[in-house]
Amino acid sequence: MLGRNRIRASGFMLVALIVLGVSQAHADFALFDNFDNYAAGLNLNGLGPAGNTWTTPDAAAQGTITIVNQGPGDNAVQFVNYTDNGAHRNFRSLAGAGLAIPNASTAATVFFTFKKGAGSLNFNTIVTDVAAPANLAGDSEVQLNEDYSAGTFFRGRSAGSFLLLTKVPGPDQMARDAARIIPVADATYNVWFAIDNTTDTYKIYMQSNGDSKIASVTQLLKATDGSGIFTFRNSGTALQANDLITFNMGIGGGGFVGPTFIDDIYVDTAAFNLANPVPEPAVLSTLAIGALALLRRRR
Ligand SMILES: [Ca+2]
Ligand SMILES: [Ca+2]
Ligand SMILES: [Ca+2]
Ligand SMILES: [Ca+2]
Repeated sequence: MLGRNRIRASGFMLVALIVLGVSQAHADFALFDNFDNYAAGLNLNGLGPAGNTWTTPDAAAQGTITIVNQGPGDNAVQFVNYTDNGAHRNFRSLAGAGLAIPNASTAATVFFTFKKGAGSLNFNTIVTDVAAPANLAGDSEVQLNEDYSAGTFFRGRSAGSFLLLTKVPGPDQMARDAARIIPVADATYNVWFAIDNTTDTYKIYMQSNGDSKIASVTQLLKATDGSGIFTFRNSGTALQANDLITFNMGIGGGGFVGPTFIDDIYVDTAAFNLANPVPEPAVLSTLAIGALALLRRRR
């Protein structure tokens, strides 16, 4: 039978291991933005470090893309319902943060979290070679889309096409279609773009504690053929000699129903990195509370 001190020590060790695990997960990712330093309620336009702020170029959108609080010390950026049918975009320089992905890079990773409310929507999250992208379309390279016109499915951009995403490989079209990823309302999606800029290709990985289809980190594939290599948007005919220098996000036009939340943008400029730089606090606190409860019960 374990003594009280032994149990208490093992409980503290569990907490210590949890904390250690968190710090290790951060090892190779550099934070681009987690929005936590901006006050809730502010317009995102103009926020950010001096000389490298977020830009909302569409006049109608300014004042509507805002910072919201999502938990203790945790703010995110929110895109809400729009009735003006205009573009609502916002971008910020990766290069200005020292996080450009050079054309010679064979392995880099961009991570972010995505969450939508109820209803359908039309949203894009993009890594691009354009310093001040004029759109969420042709100025994009790496691109995740969630489009109401396709039935609220996630889609990945591959050269000339948006392709529905599935988790099932292999020749069975019906099985692939049945396993398409449909964003669950209010579930947080962790998204990884694993980018090879020398071949202008990338892979898409996702994980969500709120979507049983992808409870663990899962590579998402093209529902059309089950393959998993996506091509930069502008590389349909020729490789692009392009550093990826900007993170761009938003709604290109009509049909958007929000809200949608983006948070925790991280970049690993030197590796394919499928660690989660921001393990969900709910999971951590549940574990920590469990350990503390054990201590209390044994006293
Ligand atoms: Ca945050
Ligand atoms: Ca968050
Ligand atoms: Ca390239
Ligand atoms: Ca381009």
